[in-house]
Amino acid sequence: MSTTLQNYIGGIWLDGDGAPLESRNPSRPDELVASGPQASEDQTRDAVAAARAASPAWAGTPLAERGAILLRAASVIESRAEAWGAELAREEGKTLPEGKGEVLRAAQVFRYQAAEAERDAGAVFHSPRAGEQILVTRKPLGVVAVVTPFNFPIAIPAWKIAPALIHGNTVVWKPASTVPLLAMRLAQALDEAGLPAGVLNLVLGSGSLGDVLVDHPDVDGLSFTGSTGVGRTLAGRSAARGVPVQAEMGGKNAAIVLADADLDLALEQVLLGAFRSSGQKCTATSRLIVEDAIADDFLARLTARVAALRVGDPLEAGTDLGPVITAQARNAILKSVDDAITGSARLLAGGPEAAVPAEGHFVAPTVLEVFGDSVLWRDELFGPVLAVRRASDPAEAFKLADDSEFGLSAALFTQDLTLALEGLETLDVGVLHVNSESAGADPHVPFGGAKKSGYGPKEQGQAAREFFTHTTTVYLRGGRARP
Ligand code: UN1
Repeated sequence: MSTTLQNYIGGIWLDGDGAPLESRNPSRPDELVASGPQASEDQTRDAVAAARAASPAWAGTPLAERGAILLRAASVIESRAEAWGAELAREEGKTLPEGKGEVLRAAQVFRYQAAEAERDAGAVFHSPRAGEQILVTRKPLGVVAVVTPFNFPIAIPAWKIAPALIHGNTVVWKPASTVPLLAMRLAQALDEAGLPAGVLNLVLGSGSLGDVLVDHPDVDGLSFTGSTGVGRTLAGRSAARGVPVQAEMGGKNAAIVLADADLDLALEQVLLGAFRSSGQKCTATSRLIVEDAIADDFLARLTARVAALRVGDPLEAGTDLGPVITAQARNAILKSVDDAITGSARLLAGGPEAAVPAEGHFVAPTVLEVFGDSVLWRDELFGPVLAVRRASDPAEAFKLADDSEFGLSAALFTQDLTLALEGLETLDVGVLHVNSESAGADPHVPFGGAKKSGYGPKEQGQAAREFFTHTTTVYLRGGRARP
């Protein structure tokens, strides 16, 4: 069954005027999930015009009314969790429980942001002058471009679009071209919830549509999640126009297993962090640092567990890992692993020769021990590949963990409070998990990276409003001369 793709512009579902767009099941590339012509560049400009036209009325709508629409959208999303979760697994390739979990997470994000109406609207400061108060109020940016990746096709869009809307912005959204169906589903939920025409616009298609948005003079902000290369380019272009940018980019996240850790717990969590969603998360564990004293034991147990993971159709019960998103992604991951093996890396589990279903873009979960700096240690592969190094003591382990241009997340396994606190002080990351996997993001707390993992204000929770609003500092006095 294949769904017909349409764009959502000015409150109307429209066929695209552009080139054909196909969404295929990465487990069975012959199977079409959805298809239709993509939006043209002119339609993308129409979407910006629709967002601009809708902006004053939406910004002027009380926050509580905007919140009510978001709450209705959350209910629609929740009510479709089974069906959309299955579509997500079919379109993106993560397992069915993960797909359904992601849809429910999108609903949670909408609920959290909807409640913004019940939170503070700004701040009040003392004035050094009698009879005066100093207020800090917030206004929307205006029209915001939202550009999202394939790997969380509904949750990441939710955590950009929900705060954008609640704070009074209108949105033009360009999702990754590999996951247009789930994008349509989220836009449908907002349409059904009664979002006024033009407040959210969805344009489906390739990266050139994102270029149109980023360079458009009527776009007042850009929220991007995706690859480091694209993120830096788009951020640079937005900055050149003086437009605020929020860019969530790469990660090369380390799990650090210290000698005193509960190794059973660490093992479970490292497996989840490295291999859930086939490692296609910017928060995935892609580096493992093990303290020498327990390294042989831990790695033996880890490799046995990795060899037992089931790779297959994400819609089948019992599957641990689905495919990666495209043949191109699969080939790039396998090439990096191959090159590493040809070099000095030691293959511990998986690898290019390991058995996986023949059809589909499957990569076996892979663990390699690397020695010194290498591509596997440095670059984000965005697949189920874990690079391991040993450390002689906790201090060396922390040093190795920080040996990266990225600083999104880390997972530290120890039962020693002093070492946990040293990790907290030392590790330069935006998200630190002590005794849990490196991935995950709750809707009510800030999410984002340190160093080169992110650019601009953090996402989610109340941090989101730092990006989606700008402040006005108001010196407020009565109009009558004081005696
Ligand atoms: C998670 O860890 O559950 O693109 C969320 C990504 C991140 C989101 C991770 N921006 O993978």
